[in-house]
Amino acid sequence: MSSITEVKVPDIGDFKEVDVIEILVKPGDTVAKEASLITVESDKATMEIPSPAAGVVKELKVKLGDKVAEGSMILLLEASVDAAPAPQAAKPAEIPATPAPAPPAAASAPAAEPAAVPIHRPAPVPLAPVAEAPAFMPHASPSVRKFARELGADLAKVRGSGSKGRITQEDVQAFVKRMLSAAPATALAAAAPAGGVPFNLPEWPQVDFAKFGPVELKALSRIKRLSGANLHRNWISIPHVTQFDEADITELEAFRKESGAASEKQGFKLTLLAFLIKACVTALRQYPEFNASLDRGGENLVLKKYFHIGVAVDTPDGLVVPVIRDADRKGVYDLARELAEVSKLARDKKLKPGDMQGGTFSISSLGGIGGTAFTPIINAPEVAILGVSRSAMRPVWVGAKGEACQFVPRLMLPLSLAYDHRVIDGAAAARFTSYLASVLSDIRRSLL
Ligand code: CAO
Repeated sequence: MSSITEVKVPDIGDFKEVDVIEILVKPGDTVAKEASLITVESDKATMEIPSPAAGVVKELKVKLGDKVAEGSMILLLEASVDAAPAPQAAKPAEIPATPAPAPPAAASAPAAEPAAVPIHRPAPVPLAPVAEAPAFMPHASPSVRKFARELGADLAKVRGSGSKGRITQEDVQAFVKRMLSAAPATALAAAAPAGGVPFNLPEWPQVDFAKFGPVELKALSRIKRLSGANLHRNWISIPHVTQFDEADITELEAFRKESGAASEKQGFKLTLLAFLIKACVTALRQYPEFNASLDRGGENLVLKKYFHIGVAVDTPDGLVVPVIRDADRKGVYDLARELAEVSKLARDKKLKPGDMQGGTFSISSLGGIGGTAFTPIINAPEVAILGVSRSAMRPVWVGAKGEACQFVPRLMLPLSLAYDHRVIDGAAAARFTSYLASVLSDIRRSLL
């Protein structure tokens, strides 16, 4: 016996719409449960949508280039009753009753608490039907679309020279060349505040590097291209200042080592980063303007009452920043376990766009690699990010006035806090890092 199942786009985080960039099945194909059906892409990540059940594809309801949202129908699947999808209560989703417009980035609302709603609801989902495709869909073959995607070119901006305006591969190449030669100036001009002082910079140097020696061209990874644009925007539009400090983590490190055996039995490491998240939450509670964003007009601060901490993870394809939600409600063991899980997901390219959204403050730790300090770039619309470098045993001059002073060996952790100077004053930043250092020196403070 068989039944027809409507397979719909599951929870895709806060994204209202994503593009269908690949269709991996066709009518008549037999698919296994969890087999990938289509690939969708947002401006931050790509994601494969898996089949909720085993069965045979009866009819496709999407085509390449379509925009889909949570609840959009992907295809009809003839699943045997045994294989029909069980209600996915185990995997909570955030499904709004109606698709709300994306909130302004600076005032992004907290991720809704997981609701006990199955992802593939049988009831019709009130989202844009497939027919509501964008009015203008650039005319190009799938291979040209793929080529444009790989280069990060927006086909909507490419003029087609083929018949009936069809975009060819050469059109995409010419477009990318034009963009590259204009890139720095264009990006800066785009970032200039409306009505503000326009940037007036000399043209980017055009150098034929091959004239000076052998060269090789290596394309940037997708993640680097996407995150590069955001990093560039943040770097030139946020007035960054970095406050350096250090924390004495001698006792904390001893405590971490003592407590690590329990987590290792469960298959994860109790890392310093878990304690850092805990200590940052304590400091963010004490100094709420660090757990905030400027509103769109730049005149108000949106103080967030939740603590979602972004953690920079280095992957072979580039940097990604998954978010540990509600870090204030989690213990260090839970945080360590979750860190291990998200780092693995990041390195396996399995993070969903929603996993990287809603952060209120970020931590970038290069402590496992080395270095004494660095100046991290703020992850807009957040207003601060903590960089952590490698701890080292150093002689510290200890002793109160009137007592015999001496150098004692202490394990010191370098901290680099980059902050948005429009929101945070230097004095506040110095107080924040001093307080954070005091919490790390005596982690019991995080209980207070
Ligand atoms: N000082 C000294 N040693 C440290 C340390 C620190 N601050 N932080 C971590 N270490 C040690 C760990 O104890 C571990 O040692 P053992 O293997 O002996 O236990 C080792 O370094 C490796 O740690 P790790 O990297 O596996 O774990 P982590 O929790 O420190 O970091 C993660 C996890 C995901 C943050 C990390 O793997 C990573 O990707 N870091 C890079 C982030 C990045 O690129 N930031 C730059 C952003 S700006 O471009």
